[in-house]
Amino acid sequence: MPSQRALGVAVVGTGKMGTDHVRRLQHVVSGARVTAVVDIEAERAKTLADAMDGCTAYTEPAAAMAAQDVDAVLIASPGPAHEAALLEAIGYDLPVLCEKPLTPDAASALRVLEAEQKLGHRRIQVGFMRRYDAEYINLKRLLDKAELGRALMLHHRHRNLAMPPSFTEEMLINDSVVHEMDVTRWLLDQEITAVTVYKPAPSAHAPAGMNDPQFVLLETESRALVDVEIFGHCGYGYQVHAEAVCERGTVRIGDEHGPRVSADGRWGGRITPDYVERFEDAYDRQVQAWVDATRRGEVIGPSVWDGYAAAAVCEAGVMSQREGRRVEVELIEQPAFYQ
Ligand code: ISE
Repeated sequence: MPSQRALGVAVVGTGKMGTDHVRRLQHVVSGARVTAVVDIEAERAKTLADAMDGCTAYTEPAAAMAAQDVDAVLIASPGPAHEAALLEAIGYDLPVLCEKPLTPDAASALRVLEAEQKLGHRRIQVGFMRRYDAEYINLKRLLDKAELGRALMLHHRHRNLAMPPSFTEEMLINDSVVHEMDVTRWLLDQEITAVTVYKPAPSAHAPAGMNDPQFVLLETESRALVDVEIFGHCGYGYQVHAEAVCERGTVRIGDEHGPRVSADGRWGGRITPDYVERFEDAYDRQVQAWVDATRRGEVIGPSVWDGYAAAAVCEAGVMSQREGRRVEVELIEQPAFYQ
């Protein structure tokens, strides 16, 4: 592991997030540089690589991982491609930052969990970046201090301007609500035990065949109740709110992201259009923390266990979405390796 020279990172997947991470690694964070980009679309990878000194384009993750100048891997390909890339990175014993979801279902997440345990040391951090957002960090600190007593309920709102055409109803759970599933486990420091998905009458702007918005109810080990409004096509911007209801008070985050301007007899502000802008600081902090830890030879942040637990909750959520009933979450016992 290089502690003096910059960490050579291979970025796997050059879509919206992968391209943003390439920019971040090259121009925002310190101590790293992009030495490889990987995409099944060879031309896309080549165009990106050609714009950077000392960067090579590949179409196969394993080919990049075998390269001498690759010290670590950032996986930002679509979820279904993660398992193969993660198992290859474990084979090369390389440190990984893997965008969420770890994998699309619990069985594949378990295979990664087993492979990392067999390797004998942690190598993988999962990109649940909300854990690096300043407002979520403050909320977590307040809940940990318990000055307002125990958290009894959480209310989450998660609204997107619109989703890409390839976005399916299941992805409302697997791709979007997965964030609330992770922050709920992290904020309350306990597992989610059951999921019920409710579907109100769909918006006239919902794509054909998709019930949008949806309302998801999570139950936890301590019997906290957690609701999530997920709205994929709200049409006016990107908003993420959370409110914790505690025994002696409530805490709310996400209402204002940016300045509130008063002028011309009105007050107001701007709503960010998407998560890349809303969570820009969180992504920056997450990637910097990963680079720093990797150069120190450490692994920090959300683990494969967190990725597996979220995948298991998603699986219950998708079943509830399909069958219209409450579904209990099935989790294996947490291995000592991840405690
Ligand atoms: C997207 O993939 C993300 O990860 C965003 O954070 C989330 O808000 C959005 O709903 C997802 O589609």
